Amino acid sequence: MSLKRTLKAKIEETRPRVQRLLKEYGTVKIDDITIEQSLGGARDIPCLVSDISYLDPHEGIRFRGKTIPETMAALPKAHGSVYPTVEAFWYFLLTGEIPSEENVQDVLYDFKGRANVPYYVFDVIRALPKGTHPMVMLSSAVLAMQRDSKFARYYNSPRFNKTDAWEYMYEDGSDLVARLPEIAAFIYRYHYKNCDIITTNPELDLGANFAHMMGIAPPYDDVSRMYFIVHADHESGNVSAHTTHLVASALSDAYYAYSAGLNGLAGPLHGLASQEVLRWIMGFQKKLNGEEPNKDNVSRALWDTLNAGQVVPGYGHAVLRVTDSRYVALREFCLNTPGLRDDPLFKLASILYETAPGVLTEHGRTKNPWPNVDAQSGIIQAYFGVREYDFYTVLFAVGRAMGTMANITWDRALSYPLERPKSVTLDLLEKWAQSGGRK
Ligand code: CMX
Repeated sequence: MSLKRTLKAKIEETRPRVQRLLKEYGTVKIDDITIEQSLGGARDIPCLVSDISYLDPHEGIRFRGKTIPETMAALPKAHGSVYPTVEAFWYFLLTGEIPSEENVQDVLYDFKGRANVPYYVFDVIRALPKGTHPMVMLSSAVLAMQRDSKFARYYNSPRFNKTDAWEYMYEDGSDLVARLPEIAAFIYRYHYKNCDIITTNPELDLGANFAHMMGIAPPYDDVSRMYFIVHADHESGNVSAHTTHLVASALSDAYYAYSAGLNGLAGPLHGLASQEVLRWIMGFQKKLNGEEPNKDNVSRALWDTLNAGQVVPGYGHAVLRVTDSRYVALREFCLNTPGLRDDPLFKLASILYETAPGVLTEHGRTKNPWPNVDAQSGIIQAYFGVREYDFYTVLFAVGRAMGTMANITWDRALSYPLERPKSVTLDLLEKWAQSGGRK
């Protein structure tokens, strides 16, 4: 069965569950909200629903119920590789089913038909002034493609009805996922490689084609597959996923929604942390001036950062209370890759892993002193030659498109309404505080 038909069957199976919950159990209480949560960025308030992935604070991410190692083991692999194709993962993320080899071939074929990036996207990137951040290039490129949104066209047609709207969101989402690798590689070669663009090779799977367009030899194809899969989703409350969901809840199409999500991903407390980690590490290496890094000088540098009122990038998390399982997956890749495990940057990242949690605990502010994905991701990219760290969030974004697009497709399928949380005033909070709660 093709991906779209399997997805349709899953949607039809799931709709009655949502309707039953709303009709029969709609008034059942599932939480109380404290003043701390209202003022504290809505931590832990269960007001979003997504089956695409779930984040346990003490275990880490599960995609469709599977941990990262279980996901990697279960999915069909790319030809000659131990890593799954991104296409297999996309099928799994959307449907929750492990695709057969034939299903994966269907997605590969489907993506080839969708991957043509409209010429005007490259014109938009070229028109931006020199010095523009690569995330602005990406967000502008995504927004420019809104012109051809199938969802927007459907919405404006007399045929529009809510029940079928997911199909058009799925179409836009699939187009976006299939096109992003070429746009990202274009940005890289245009911005850092003197406009020396490498054209796409449609014979390759998405990860291998991305490596080809970047001009980087294997095993960078595996790095890309792994990287995009690991970054795809982190349940739906994180800034990029939540923003995309919020904007799409106004029936804005996938291009409007993901461009907005990308602007959130570009924040230093979120996806930009991957560039900030490398900037911190390279700055520290420079200051060492040839001295070997060790726990003492790393510890001093961490205190310098904290005493300057800055955050240690790559450490801490709004939900996790242990080392991020994405960090573990990337670290294992480093340990299993000859050359990489002896790389000076990797060694330095390992010293940071031994040192930063203790320093952050002593500092006493963060609820989670352990590393997140961004503490390790740039180390791998730098080893394979991508040392231009302000490009790293673009790589994150290629992966994150899968989670966000799967989510907004399902949002439309299950007719989730316009998102509109209630805001209150400080006066009201003070009144409720004095009377022991909202009466
Ligand atoms: N370095 C220094 N201080 C930190 C810290 C860090 N790595 N992580 C948290 N803190 C501080 C917070 O700034 C906050 O300080 P104040 O009390 O002065 O406001 C305090 O510890 C409590 O924060 P928290 O509840 O532990 O963490 P939050 O949920 O508020 O924030 C996060 C989470 C990720 C923004 C934060 O840990 C951070 O800034 N980390 C560094 C940036 C980073 O790596 N971001 C990437 C996250 C993963 C991703 O989205 O890609």
